[in-house]
Amino acid sequence: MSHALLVIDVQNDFCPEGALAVAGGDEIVAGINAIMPDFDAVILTQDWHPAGHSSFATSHGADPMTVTQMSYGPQVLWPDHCIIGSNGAKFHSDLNVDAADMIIRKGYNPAIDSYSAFFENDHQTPTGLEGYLRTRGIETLTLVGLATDFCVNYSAVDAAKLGFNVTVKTDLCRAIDFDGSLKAAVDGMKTAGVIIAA
Ligand code: VGL
Ligand code: ZN
Repeated sequence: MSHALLVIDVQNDFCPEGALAVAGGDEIVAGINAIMPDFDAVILTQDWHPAGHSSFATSHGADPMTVTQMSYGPQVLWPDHCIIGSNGAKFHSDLNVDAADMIIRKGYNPAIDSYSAFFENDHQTPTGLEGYLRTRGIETLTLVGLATDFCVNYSAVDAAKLGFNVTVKTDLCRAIDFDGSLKAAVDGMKTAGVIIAA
């Protein structure tokens, strides 16, 4: 039984001075690097949006951090972030990217956001990560990264629903905490059977 470390979206735009800065986002990088050797596989995710993406407030003439209704449900509208090829989309320069077996990109479909590393926000369109993990015999996942209440949360809940054993190591995560989203995320992860560890 193999155990993978899934490192979610440790990218410049989610770190201080980034377009969608998460408080303390850069503080977790050294700790993530330090635990990479403890796992059978290291997988990084990268939020990867085309310019004009439908999750951007600017694409709707709306204010950032407001919510709109999409065909697949409510969608928070974000500042433009993680645009394909931009500096903001690059991994934090201290992250040990060389240690990764696999880098999975998500959010490249212009019409659908993808918080989860497994499915786009329609909860149906797969990214392919499930097949990768299963064909490598990985049954257990530890998640770290950014942001606890969005991409880590969605990825953890989907992984648990797919039958993986899932732990979120919260000391190596940081949250956006928009409108109570952190508490809701932790409650939702626990309900889905995710282990919340420090
Ligand atoms: C994320 C909002 C928009 C995340 C990505 O990585 O948590 N949040 N895109
Ligand atoms: Zn995004």
